[in-house]
Amino acid sequence: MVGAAVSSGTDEAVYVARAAELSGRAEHPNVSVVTATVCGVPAPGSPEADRLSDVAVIAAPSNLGLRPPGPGRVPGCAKAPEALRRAGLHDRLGRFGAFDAGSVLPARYVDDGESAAGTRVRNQDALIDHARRLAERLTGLLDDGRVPLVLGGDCSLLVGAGLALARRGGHGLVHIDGHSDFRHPGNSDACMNLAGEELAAVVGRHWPAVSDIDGRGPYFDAQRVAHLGCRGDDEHLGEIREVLGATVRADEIRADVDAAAERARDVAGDGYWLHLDVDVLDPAGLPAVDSPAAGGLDLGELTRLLAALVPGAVGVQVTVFDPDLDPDGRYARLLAGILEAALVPV
Ligand SMILES: [Mn+2]
Repeated sequence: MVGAAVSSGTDEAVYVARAAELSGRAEHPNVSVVTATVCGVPAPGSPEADRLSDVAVIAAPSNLGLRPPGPGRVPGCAKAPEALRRAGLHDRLGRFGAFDAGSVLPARYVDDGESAAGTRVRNQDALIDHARRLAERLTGLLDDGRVPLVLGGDCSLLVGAGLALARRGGHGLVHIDGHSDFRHPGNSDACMNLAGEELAAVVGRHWPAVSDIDGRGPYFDAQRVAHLGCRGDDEHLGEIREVLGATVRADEIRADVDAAAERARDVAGDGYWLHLDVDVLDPAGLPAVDSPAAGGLDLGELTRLLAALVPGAVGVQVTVFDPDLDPDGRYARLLAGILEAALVPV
């Protein structure tokens, strides 16, 4: 994958137009030649073009790590992969050679928080089972030389990805997220929802049931983890600054996107896993997330950041987009446009 040069300060219309533009180009019978000449896409057979055709899109529609949005209700982010498909993401990436690798389905969501409190995370058995199966699927794709693009689902998917990478040994992590997601039993009595605790879990700070599945934990060496995107009032900012290899707040990214990307690459090394919780965006740009927080990136800043970080990634996961909060599909089209801009060269 080759990074796209995208100017900052753009708005939704630009990304929707970008998606439409890609779609139009992809319908041309000789798309690779056209794009190579017109858009600067690498020629067929070049290493860059080969890498694009290595992308494997995989759905992981799990919301097992989130609290219910209300009594008797179920979080909507499990619908995100199909909402993105409806927005045309699979079709368009497919025409650039990406492969649809199907889905890894979770077991039923249960609101078992009350009985879990203080001893285990919500939906723990289902989460562990899903993490093992996701890890298995990712291992197969990585062994085949594919670059997985995992469409979540909530942030707890990072445990499955971490398990897969731990088996392969020695990968870094770039964690782009509007929150540190670093709650753990050592800093809170309120552990329960793994989607707010996954970063702590993958560096070995959570209960062993989730932090050390099959004795593989910690899945990432904390010194090879870069967190990008939390706000200045993040509850665990002080702790992650001490523990992780790098921490770059959202306002620091906004001040210098390229410097933030470079710092993350320095810490994570080659072949890192790239986690993207779309709540790193400011709610003014994309409000359809579980826990929106003001002070995030704008659309151009995120696209630029992704374009700088996607080429060094062994795989990417996208989490927390909630189609229940996007009744007319506009934010699904917007997110699809951002992902395409990051994945497909212009
Ligand atoms: Mn998150």
